[in-house]
Amino acid sequence: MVSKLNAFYFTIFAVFVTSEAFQVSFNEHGNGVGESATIDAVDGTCYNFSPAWNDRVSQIITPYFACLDVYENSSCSGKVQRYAAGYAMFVELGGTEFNDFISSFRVSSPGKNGCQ
Ligand SMILES: [Ca+2]
Repeated sequence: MVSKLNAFYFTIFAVFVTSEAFQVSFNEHGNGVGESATIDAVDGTCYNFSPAWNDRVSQIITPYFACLDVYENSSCSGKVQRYAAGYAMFVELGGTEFNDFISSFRVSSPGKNGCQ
């Protein structure tokens, strides 16, 4: 009975760990204007933007207590900008090199991929 119980808790724990995701939002323009897309990003996974969103993002709502890396090119390559873990915040890319520029992103929890 005891070992059965332990197996149950282990399963729950494993499901929780492997499905950990962080919400991140991307907006077409600053100030929440235009289209937006919200994604539950799995920890440590690289996501490529669809053609409709490639080189189009001008505002980001960063994840809650996870690092966000945004990349110039697909497959998380090229120039990178990191937003450190903390409270979710609005990031305006307008007027910066990364406006209408990013093609992929990755969310990492603290302790993963150099995230603190
Ligand atoms: Ca790009």
